[in-house]
Amino acid sequence: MTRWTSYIDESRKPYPFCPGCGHGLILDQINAALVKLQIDPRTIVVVLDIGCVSLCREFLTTNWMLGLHGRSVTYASGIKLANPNLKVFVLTGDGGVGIGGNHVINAARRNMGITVVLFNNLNFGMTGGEHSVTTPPDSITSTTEYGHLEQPLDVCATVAANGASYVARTTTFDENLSDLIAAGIANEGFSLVDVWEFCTAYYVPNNRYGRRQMEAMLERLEFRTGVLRSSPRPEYSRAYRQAVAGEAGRPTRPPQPIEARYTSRLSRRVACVISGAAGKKINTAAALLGRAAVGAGLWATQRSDYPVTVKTGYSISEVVLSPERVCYSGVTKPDLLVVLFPEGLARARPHLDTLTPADTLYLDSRLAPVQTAARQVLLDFGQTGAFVRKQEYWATMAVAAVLRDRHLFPLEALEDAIRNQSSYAEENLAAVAASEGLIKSST
Ligand SMILES: Cc1ncc(C[n+]2csc(CCOP(=O)(O)OP(=O)(O)O)c2C)c(N)n1
Ligand code: SF4
Ligand SMILES: [Mg+2]
Repeated sequence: MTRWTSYIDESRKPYPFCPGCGHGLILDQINAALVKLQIDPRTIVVVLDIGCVSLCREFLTTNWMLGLHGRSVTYASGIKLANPNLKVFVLTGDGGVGIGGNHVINAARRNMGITVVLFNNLNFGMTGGEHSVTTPPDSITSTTEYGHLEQPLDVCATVAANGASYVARTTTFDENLSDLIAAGIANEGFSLVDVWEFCTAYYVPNNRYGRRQMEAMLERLEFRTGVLRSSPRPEYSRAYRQAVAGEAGRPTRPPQPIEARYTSRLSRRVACVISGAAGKKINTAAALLGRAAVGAGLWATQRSDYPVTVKTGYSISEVVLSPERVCYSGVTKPDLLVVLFPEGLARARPHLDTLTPADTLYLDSRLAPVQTAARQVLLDFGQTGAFVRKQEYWATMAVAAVLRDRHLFPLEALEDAIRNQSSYAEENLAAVAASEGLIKSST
């Protein structure tokens, strides 16, 4: 069996870091941890964050990648989700953890199976010693010349409180550093090891900082060292596969294509806009129109808009139907405009002005008269029996009326779409039947 003696290409040494910089020491301890664990380097992916820490990549004999500053944890999460069998690492500076702090917290919440090693030199090394989220109070940095006023982020406490299953903090002086890292790697879920170290180019000279000051600072901040949390729980990428996805990571519920059982004689793109009131199932009716069109062999797109308040105000949906693939789903001018309810009329005003005699306006008769150049079809919901009061079915009834009027495709395609999709299939089918006498007049 192969024995892995190093995960670092020793022939490339010496490291390019400034003399006394902690980065090389930490990298050596990560290497020692991997040698202890004997992980096949082909199964390891190291994601490096931007900063001097990223220079570690030149020495790795494992897979690695470098992306945008602060985003290393997102790349690592994606890699782990794609292949849970990989051992995924993040090597990041304190700058990267500050810039991408939300990613770190969310990966901890999910217990994503990655090991984050934080090269914590308390400042941005690469760009000239600016303060970071971990810079302690009173520190002099190139951006805090008169002393730093902020409380440093307790990265360990933050991830521990938010679900990380292994958290440790230590310094480059710790003889057990590689063991702490190895335990983090051995943990299946989210691990973070915060390693305090020196940036000898900036933080150390600016703050007359040495081992004694580092240890005193940890004490002053009440930042405990050692293993702070070790509480294994299900790792996300595997739990996800068990709960909702197959081995390939894709959802196990197969896509359900709409069978084209009908045909349409439509020879060009037709833009339909249904403008109505929120809570009146405008969006649902538009989706049924689109699905019915696909059931008749057409292409369809839908875009909807409604206020953030969802149940008040307007609701408008644009549906583009076409015998060809729809490359642009926007509607600058409708060919068919359905306007229901006063809110829908107010929202449709800009569209009304664009209509030409070749277009058709289907108007809730209670809203008439409306000035338009288009052909106008009045819809009288007052004669629809039980549906007079059931306004949430009016949009579906209007769609049925449009199909009856324009013969874009058979009405049966709409009925099929309702049967296949709608949770209120029976009521919607009854609404379609009741829409027969809906068209009051056409001019
Ligand atoms: C989005 C973004 N912001 C800023 C920078 C500039 N930048 C490059 S390295 C760096 C600081 C890195 O500091 P840290 O993460 O602590 O790593 P160190 O250099 O200390 O190892 C910054 C701010 C960048 N590359 N991208
Ligand atoms: S600038 Fe600081 S972090 Fe960068 S190599 Fe030099 S000592 Fe290390
Ligand atoms: Mg740093």
